[in-house]
Amino acid sequence: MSFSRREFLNKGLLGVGATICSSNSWASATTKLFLKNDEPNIIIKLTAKQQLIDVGEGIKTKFWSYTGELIKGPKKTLQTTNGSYLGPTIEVRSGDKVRIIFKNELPEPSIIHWHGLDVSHENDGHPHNVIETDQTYQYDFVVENRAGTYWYHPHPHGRTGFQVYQGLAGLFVVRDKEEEKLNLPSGDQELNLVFQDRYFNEEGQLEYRRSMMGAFGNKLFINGTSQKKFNVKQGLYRIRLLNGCNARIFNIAINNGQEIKQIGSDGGLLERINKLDRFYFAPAERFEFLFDFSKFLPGDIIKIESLPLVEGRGTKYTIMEFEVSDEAGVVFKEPLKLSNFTKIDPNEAINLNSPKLFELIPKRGVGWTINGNGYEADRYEKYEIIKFGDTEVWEFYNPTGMPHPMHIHGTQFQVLKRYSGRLQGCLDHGWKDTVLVLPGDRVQVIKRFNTYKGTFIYHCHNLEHEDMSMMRNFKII
Ligand SMILES: [Cu+2]
Repeated sequence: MSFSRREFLNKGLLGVGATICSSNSWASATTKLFLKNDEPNIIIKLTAKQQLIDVGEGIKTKFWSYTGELIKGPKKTLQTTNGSYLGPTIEVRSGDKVRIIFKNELPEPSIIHWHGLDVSHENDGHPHNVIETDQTYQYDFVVENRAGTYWYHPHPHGRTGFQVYQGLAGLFVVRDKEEEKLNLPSGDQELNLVFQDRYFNEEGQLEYRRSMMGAFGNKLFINGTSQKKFNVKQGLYRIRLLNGCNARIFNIAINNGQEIKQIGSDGGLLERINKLDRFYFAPAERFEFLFDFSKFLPGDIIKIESLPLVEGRGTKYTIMEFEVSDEAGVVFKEPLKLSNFTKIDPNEAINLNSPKLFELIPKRGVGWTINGNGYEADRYEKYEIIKFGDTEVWEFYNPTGMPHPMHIHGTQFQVLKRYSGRLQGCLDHGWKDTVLVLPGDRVQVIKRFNTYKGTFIYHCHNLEHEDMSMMRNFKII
């Protein structure tokens, strides 16, 4: 695995390692020391395989799941939920040197993408790097991202939607010092919630039904189980949400119009609390908020709901519920300032006045496309070649009636401007890796291409759109 050493090496040569852990010889910028000290401090084995799981329906359902084995590192690195089809939640710290050994025991090729993490091409789970049944792939990377809620899922071209639907996904939580200083709610008062829908047939088995709209389910799963009600103590909670659905967009609200205090986005904490009463939540987006259950009486039920996507069309439904207990929680305070988030200066972009335009359109004979182009393994348009170190503005334009959550691999970006169509309420604050482009919307994002050279992908995170070719390569040279 020569690339693994190079990966660790590159980090040091770029001097990134030094800012992460200066007390360690690991951080030294000399090749010799690196080759001696490239030992990761976390080693995980993840195996993708078929499993029979009772998610709480009294029936064994066939899933494809990741199972984890911690070979080196603190015990809390891998956390599993009983009766869940999801892979373990991986919890690491910024600066950790992580080795993940992926074993594919599925009957078809696969590869894992670390969604939101800034890693090299070899570690990004590019469809180029799929492995066959019974092969292994070794990832070696330094966790460079700030604290936040990231995740992992398969990324083989044409089969991502199917494989995720079968159960292949998990959370990847990063912690760091900046976040720890805030003393945000932790322990029992920190909840990770993954929302997914699946179509269950009468035999209690999954049916993957896809259309141009995506694959939707008739049942909602929270953290990979049927459990919909969670007991909470009287206290302040930190709640992390991942929309892990293939295609479903939620219009999230808390019942009775309770205020939602957003603290984090795809790429970690915002600068300050952002107060909302509802928001669109698209596949692959993450959302963190604080919620104070001490204002309620024992027995009170608080619901996370999805309102109709368009007002007046359809009805709202309950995603999950919290039941408030009489137990007092630990007292935590809402911090006034959350992080040193800074906005990218728009003038940093080389093309502020002429953004690269990406039209999200269907094309006969291809499927869903970006600028009329479907996925091509080794061809690039001129605008898909980027100079290393540049900051660029990309504009996604959606002239269709379908929403498209656009995900760009590599560094996190920021939303610069949104020229909105009819609907308001997308999550544009903070660092993002997935941005929802609603019908009629024109969304400009600003992104730095300054960490790794190589080939990466950008695509719609409606996974059926992605598989139907709404994915392209870009190359940083
Ligand atoms: Cu799409």
